Amino acid sequence: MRLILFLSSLLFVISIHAAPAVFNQVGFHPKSTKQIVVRTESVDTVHIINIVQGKTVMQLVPPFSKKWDYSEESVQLIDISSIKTPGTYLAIQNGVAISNNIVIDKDVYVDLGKSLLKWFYYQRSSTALEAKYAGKWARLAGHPDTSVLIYGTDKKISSPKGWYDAGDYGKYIVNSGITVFTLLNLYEHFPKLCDTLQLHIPESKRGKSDLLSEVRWNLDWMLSMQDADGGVYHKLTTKKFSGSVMPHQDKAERVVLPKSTAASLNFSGVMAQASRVYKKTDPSFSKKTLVAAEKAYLWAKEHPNVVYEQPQDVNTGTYTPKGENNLDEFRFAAAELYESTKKTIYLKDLNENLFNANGPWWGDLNFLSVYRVASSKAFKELQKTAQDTLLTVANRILEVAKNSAYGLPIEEWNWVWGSNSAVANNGIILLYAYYITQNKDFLGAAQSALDYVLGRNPLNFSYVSGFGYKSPKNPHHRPSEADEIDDPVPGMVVGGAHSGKQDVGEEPWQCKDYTAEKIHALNYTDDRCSYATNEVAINWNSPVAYLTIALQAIYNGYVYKFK
Ligand code: G3I
Ligand code: 9MR
Repeated sequence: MRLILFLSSLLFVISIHAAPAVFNQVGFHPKSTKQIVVRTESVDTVHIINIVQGKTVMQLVPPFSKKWDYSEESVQLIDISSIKTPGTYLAIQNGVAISNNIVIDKDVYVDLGKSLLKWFYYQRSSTALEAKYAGKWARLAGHPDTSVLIYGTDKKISSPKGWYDAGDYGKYIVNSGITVFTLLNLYEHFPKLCDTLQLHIPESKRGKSDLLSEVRWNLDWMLSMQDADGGVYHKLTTKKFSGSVMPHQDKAERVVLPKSTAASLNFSGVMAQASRVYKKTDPSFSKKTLVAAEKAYLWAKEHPNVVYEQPQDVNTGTYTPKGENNLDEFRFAAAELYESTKKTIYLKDLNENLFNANGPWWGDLNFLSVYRVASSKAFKELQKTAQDTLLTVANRILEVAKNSAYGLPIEEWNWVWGSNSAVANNGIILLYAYYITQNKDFLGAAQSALDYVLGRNPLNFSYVSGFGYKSPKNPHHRPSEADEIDDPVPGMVVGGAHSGKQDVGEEPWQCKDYTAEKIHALNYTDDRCSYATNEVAINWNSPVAYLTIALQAIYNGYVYKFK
C-alpha cells in the first residue's frame, strides 16, 4: 500500500514538473558510466530512488553550476555510475521528480543497435521491402537502375542495388566510403557479437552474418560503378532532387556522373578492407574486391587530381571533399591495400604521404588510415607513430569532456551539418584510445558521446527515430514523408544541431529561421524542411551504430585486441 501511495504521489509531481534533468533516454548498461545533467541550480540533495522498491539507493549534493557555452546554460553534472543494479530509477530533489525514468539494464542497447543497422535495409534501392521484413514501412521497389546513362555519353551501365544516401534517393560512392568502412570496422572488432545480431532481412537465417549481408548490398552496387579502366564513377542520381515521393513514384531519368579520384580511392580502400572481412565466408567475392581495389588505386595514381565538377543541369549532392587534394583518400586506400596485400608499394606510398590528425568525416579520410596503422603490427614502427597521433587527438577530446559542463567530448569544429556523426566519430576515436590504453576514462567519454545523441543535450532530445521519450517525428526523409505512416522509419540518426542555417530561406521548401544565433546546441528543428539539421544519412547511422554496439560488446565482456 505504501508503495502505491508513494508512486501515485510521484506520478503527480512528475506530471507537473516540466524541466527534467537530461541524460541518455534509452538508458545505461550496469557497467557504464552514468552521468546526468541537472538544470535546477539548487544545491539541495538529489535522491536517486529505485521506483519499484520505492527506496533511495543514492543521495548526492550536486556540484556548483558550470556554464556550457554551446547552450549558454549553467548546469550541474552528477554521476550515478555507482548504481549498477538493473532497474528503473528517478532523480528527486526537494520531494519533486526532476528526471524521467532512468533505465539500467545489461541489454539496454540491443534493440537500438539492431535498429541502427536494420535502417540500412530500409535504405535499399532497386528492391521492394516486404512487410515480413519491413513491417508497416513495407514499400514497392524503386529505381531498378539496370540501364543508366553515363552522363555526357551514349553509354549505359547496369548499376542496381546500393543504399539511398540519406533523405534523398541518390547513391554516392564518396559517402559510401566512410560508411562502409565504419560498419566493416565494427565487424572486424567484434565479429562474435555482430554474428548474433539478427536483423530480419531477406538474407537472414542463411548461416551468414546479417550485418555482412546488408553491407554486401551496397558493395555490389559500388562494384558496378567501376569502369573497365579501374576508375570509379562519382555518383548515381537523378539530375534534380525529386519531390517528397516514394521510390516507385520517382520516375525521373537517373544518370551516372563522371569518374573522380576521390570516388576511386574511397572505393579502393573499402574494397581492400572487404577483401579481408569476406575472405572466410566468400573467398571468390574476396578475390573480386581485391582486384577491384588495386585497379581503382592504379587509376587514381594515373589520375591523381580528377575532381568531380557538378554539371549545370545537376543539383544533387556533390560530396566533393575539401581535404588535402585527395592526399587523405590516398592514405586511406594505401593503408587498407597494404593490410590486405603486404605489397611494399603501398607502404612506400603511405610513408611518402604520412597521416596527420585531421578528420574523420566523409571529406577527410586521413583518420581512417590512422585507425588502420595504429591497429596493425603489419606496419611495424609506423604503428607506434599512428598510435601516438591517435592518442594525442583522443587526449585532447577527453580533456574537453572533463572540462565540459555537460561532460561531453564536443569541440567547436563538430558543430557542422551532420554534427551528431561528428560527435559519434569522436566517440570512436575515444574507443580506439581505450583499445590502446585500457584507460577507462576514454571508455567513459565514449559513453558520453552516445549519451549526447540519445538525450544528454539541452533540447532533452534523443536524435534517433523511435528511441527515447522525445525523438524525431518529422525527419527530412522522403519515404517517411510520403508513406502516409505517422511514425518515421525507426533507427535513423538525424543530422543534429549546428548554426549553418543552410535550409533557412523564403523558398516554399525552406525553413523559417529556427536558430538562436550561434548557440549551436539549440539550433535544431524537428521539421522536414530542415535538411541541414533533420535529415538522415548513411554516414550518420554508421558511427552511432559502431558506438552503440561496441559499447554493448565491451560492457558484456567481448574483447578487441589489435592484431
Ligand atoms: O569543413 C568545413 C569547416 O571547415 C567549417 O568550419 C564548417 C562551418 O562552415 O563547414 C565545413 O564544411 C561543411 C561540410 O558539410 C563538412 O561538415 C559545409 O559547410 C557544409 O555545407 C557541408 O554540408 C554537406 C551537405 O551535404 C551540403 O553539401 C554535409 O556534410 C553532407 O552530409 C550533406 O550530404 C547530403 C548529400 O549531399 C545529399 N544527400 C543528403 C546528404 C545529407 O544531407
Ligand atoms: O532532399 C535534399 C537533401 O537530401 C539535400 O541534403 C538538400 C541540400 O542539398 O537538398 C534537399 O532537396 C531540396 C532541394 O535542394 C531543393 N528543393 C527542395 C528539396 C527538398 O527539400
